[in-house]
Amino acid sequence: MNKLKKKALITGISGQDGSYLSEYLLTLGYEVHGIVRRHSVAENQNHRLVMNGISEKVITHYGDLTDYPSLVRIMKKVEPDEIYNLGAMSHVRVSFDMPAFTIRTNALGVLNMLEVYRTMCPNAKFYQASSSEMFGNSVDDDGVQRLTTPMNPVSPYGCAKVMGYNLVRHYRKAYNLHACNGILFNHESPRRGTNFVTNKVVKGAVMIKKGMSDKMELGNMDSFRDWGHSKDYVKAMHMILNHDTPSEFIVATGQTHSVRQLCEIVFSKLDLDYKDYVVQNPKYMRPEELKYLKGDPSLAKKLLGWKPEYTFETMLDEMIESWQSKLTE
Ligand code: NAP
Ligand code: G4F
Repeated sequence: MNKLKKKALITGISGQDGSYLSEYLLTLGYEVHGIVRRHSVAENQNHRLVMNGISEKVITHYGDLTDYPSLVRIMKKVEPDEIYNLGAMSHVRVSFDMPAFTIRTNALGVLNMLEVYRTMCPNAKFYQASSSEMFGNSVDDDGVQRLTTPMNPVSPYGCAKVMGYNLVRHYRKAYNLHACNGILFNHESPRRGTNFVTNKVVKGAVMIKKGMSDKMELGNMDSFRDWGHSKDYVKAMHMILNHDTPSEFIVATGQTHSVRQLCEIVFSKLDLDYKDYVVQNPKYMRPEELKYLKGDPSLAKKLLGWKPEYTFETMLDEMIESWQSKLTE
């Protein structure tokens, strides 16, 4: 391996963001390492990397955020310059079904990563994938969440992410580490899991258009989210980690849409009326719902020079096109 190349270690490399971040870091000349979990269907453990032609260009290691010895082994072998902790049980509704696993991975997993970082690679830089879900239903008077907005999480996922966020801040101060948090609002893409609402709606609407389905079941349609594109957001991760001073940044579009508006827009792009097809099923409701997200990305724009390339509409166009071609293959 080229000793002059910077080395990045990504947990969650097989996920949506992990795959885009790998691609981005490869274009910047990094040697990219990632942690994958063993899966009984071998193809599934790095499906997104294979599908997008990345698997041959990165180096993967078996491990798990809940398995401390695996993290020690990987950290010793890789000796990374940059660590991106993206691994998580990332589905908010599922976190109500699997709260203990969620806490073990999303909170104690961060602690495990911070400990191997502190004890084995303290000169590296560390990025933690924090989330707007941490705010819960707190909104400032002007209808926006910012760094000073109180964190009142409303899901096991959100509670775990708050712990991870606080641990990163604590380790930074206590041990003088370059550890930072990106508080990212929802971000989507054709690579998004199909059980998240954007990709579920886009895939379902394209199937209806093609006559492959005649209805779509959703949960709460009146919640609002600030949706951006994963490709834009992984660039922000790299900027946050490489900013002179390790700190916290919000990454968001500053615009918000409801799930109902999402349906209206996607179906109308396909010349359909969502009201003819969408039905509500309580199975997709959450015991407690986060009702409204709209982030203030001004600090990231001002201090990092971050600027998203996609709009909500161009992101949805790309997702629609992707399903249109996948569903004819
Ligand atoms: P994703 O597609 O669900 O990817 C999650 C990744 O974490 C997968 O590679 C998964 O591996 C891995 N993982 C899960 N449990 C693990 C464990 N115990 N040990 C090691 N790896 C584990 O999620 P994403 O959308 O890319 O999100 C990336 C990160 O950003 C997550 O931490 C998420 O919570 C956070 N985040 C996401 C958003 C968003 O809107 N996308 C917003 C804010 C924050 P498998 O493939 O084996 O399941
Ligand atoms: O797409 P979602 O599942 O995303 P959610 O819960 O906002 O979480 C995502 O964003 C977080 C950042 O704020 C990340 F930290 C987290 O990892 C994840 O990436 O749901 C969005 C909204 C919710 O209000 C949900 O109740 O859509 C509503 N919804 C309505 N019907 C549905 C459905 N969500 C899903 N997944 N499936 C439905 O059928």
